[in-house]
Amino acid sequence: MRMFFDPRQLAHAPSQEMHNGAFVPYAETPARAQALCAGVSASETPTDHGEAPILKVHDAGYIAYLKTAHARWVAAGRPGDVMGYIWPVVARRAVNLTRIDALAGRYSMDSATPLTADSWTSAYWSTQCALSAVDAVRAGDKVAVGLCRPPGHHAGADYLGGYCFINQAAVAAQAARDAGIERVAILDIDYHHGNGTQDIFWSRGDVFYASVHADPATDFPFYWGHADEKGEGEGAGTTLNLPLPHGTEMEAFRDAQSTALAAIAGFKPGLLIVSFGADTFVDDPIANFALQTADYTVLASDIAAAGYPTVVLTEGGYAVDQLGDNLASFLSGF
Ligand code: OKP
Ligand code: ZN
Repeated sequence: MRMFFDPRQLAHAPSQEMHNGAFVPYAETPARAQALCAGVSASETPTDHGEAPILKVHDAGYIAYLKTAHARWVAAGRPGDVMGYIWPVVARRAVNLTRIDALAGRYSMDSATPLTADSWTSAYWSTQCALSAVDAVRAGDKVAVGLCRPPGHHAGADYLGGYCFINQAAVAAQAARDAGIERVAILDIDYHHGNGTQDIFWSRGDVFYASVHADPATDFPFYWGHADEKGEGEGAGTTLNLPLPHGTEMEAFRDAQSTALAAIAGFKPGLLIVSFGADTFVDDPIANFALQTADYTVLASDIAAAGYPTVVLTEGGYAVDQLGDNLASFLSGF
C-alpha cells in the first residue's frame, strides 16, 4: 500500500488557539504528523502537481490570501500568527479589502485556525500527498494513502477554518473527475462534519458526500451537518449527513457507516475517497465518541468490502500517543 508524506508538512506550527474563551496550546500539532508516520511502515515523498489542481477547487483570491497573509500580518507590525477578529456576517459589503484584518475575516470561518508563515507550504504538500494517492489508484492500486496534515475537510472554496486551509479530499475528488472518473464518492468518518467538502460539492451531482459525525447541535462546526442537509440543484440527493450523539460506540457508528456505504453504492462511484479522522477514538481530548483502536480495522474492512478503488486521506485525531496505532489499525482493514 503506497503512502505519501512530505516533511514540509511539519513546518506549520501555530502556538495557540482560542478555545472556550481562553488561549490554549494548538491541538493540531506537528507531532500529529510524526505520529501518523510512526503508524505506517514507510512513506514516499509526493509528486509536485503544482497549484493548478488546487485552483480547480479553491478561489484564486483565497489562495493568494493564504500565500501572503502572514507577510501582511508582519508588515502591519503584528506579533504571532494571523488571527481574524471581524467577519462579514452582519455587514456583508466585502469590497476593497486591503487591511489584513478585513482579509482574515473574509477568508476565515472561525477564530481557532491561526495562519503562520508556513501554513501555505504545509497545506500545499499535504495536498500533494492526496493528489499522489489519486495517481497511485489511477495507476491500478486498490488503495493508497495520503498522510495529510494539516487536515482539509473544514476548508471551503474560499475559507479556512477548523485547522484546515486546503481541502485535500475536494482537490483529490476534482482531480479524479478531471482525469475522467465520472462519479466520485467521499466518505467522511472524522468526528466532525466536513462542512468545507459539503459546501464545495453541494450543488454538484458528480461527487457524492456522505458524513458520519457528531451532531452539530453539540459540536463544531455547528452550522452544517444536520440530517436534513441533502444538497440542491444538480446535487440534490448527493449529500448525506448522519449525525450521532455524544458517547457513540462502535455498533452505532458502524451502522451509520453502513448506511453511508449503501447510499454510495447506489451512486456507483468510480473512486472512493475516505476522509479518515481518528478523533472518534474514546480518549480523544477534543471529541466525545467512544471507538476503540481495534474498531478501526472493522470499519476499514467494511469499506474495503465495497470494492472501490480507494484513496484514504487523514483528517483529525488528537490523542497523539494513540494516533499511529489507530491509523495502523484502520489501514490493516484494507
Ligand atoms: C478539525 B478536524 C475551539 C474549538 C474549535 C475546532 C475543531 C476542528 C477539528 N478551540 N475546534 O475535523 O478534526
Ligand atoms: Zn475532526
